[in-house]
Amino acid sequence: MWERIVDIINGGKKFIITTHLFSEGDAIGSELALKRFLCGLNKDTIIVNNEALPSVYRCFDPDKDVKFLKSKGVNINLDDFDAIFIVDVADWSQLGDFADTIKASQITKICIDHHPTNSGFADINVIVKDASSAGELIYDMIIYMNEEITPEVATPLYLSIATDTGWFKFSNTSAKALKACSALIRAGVRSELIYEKLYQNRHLSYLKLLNLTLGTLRSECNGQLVWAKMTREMIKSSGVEFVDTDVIIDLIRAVNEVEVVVIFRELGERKTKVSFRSKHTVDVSKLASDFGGGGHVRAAGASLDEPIDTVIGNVVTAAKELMEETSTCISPVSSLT
Ligand SMILES: [Mn+2]
Repeated sequence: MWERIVDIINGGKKFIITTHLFSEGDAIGSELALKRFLCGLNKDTIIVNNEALPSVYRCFDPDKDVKFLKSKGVNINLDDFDAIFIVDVADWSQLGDFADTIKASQITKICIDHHPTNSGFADINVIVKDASSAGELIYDMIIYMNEEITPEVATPLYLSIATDTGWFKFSNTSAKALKACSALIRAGVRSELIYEKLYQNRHLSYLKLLNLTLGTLRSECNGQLVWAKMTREMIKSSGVEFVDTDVIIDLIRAVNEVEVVVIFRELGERKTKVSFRSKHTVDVSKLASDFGGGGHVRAAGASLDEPIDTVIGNVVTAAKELMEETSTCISPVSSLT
């Protein structure tokens, strides 16, 4: 699985790394770990994303290695590089404006991803759908290459695995993921510090946005489907710098009868982001792909060029239909032993 990529790494000198829009822990962790690893092999490596790093993740990038495509001084000629690594990306559409530039160039495109909806869009694809995260795959590659996991590489890899497993709560918390994390902690990761930086470091504005969003909560299908919306006005009036929908999703999913959570976030007059989560039975990646998005069975998303209220109407109707179809097979939670 890794042979071709390892050959390219060994034979090349200059590499570029990128990830999806709305980058989060796995995306950023995978990029930083891969960059630091390749630099350790004396490869010239840069990270270029379509957008700036969300503020909550900046502490993981003290050297400001993550460049922003549109910032001054960032002038990329892809032909200067031996290959581009596209990590945690299931589809070209997740790469924003950068996708066209990459597609148009002759550069070797390598995708390392774990989304089941990934159809293998790059030249070389490592897609392992039962991997917990893209970070777990980068870890596998380093182990395959018999190289050492340094503390600088271990911390972003842990960030990847821990955030994509919902801090070891979701069904992708596999023995393999935990084994990797065990090795990462042995390599020097301070799990509690990463947790604190991510989740105990917020401004009061975060509670204001939470309050406003929870105020829009609606439930359907006897409480099995719950949705809420976040408008630009709510985000602005709360004063938050970084919108994290995961915390709200977790709060809603804590309710016993909830099977599906949908969060609508207004990005523009005609731009809406939808996040889907499910607990036991409903395949939300199906729902997301019906609206041009994708993801995993239990966590998926889509971005639509329509006003938020139009999107809510269409998505809630589709979600209700899907839940009615699935309702016959909703079974009680399987036993713990
Ligand atoms: Mn991921």
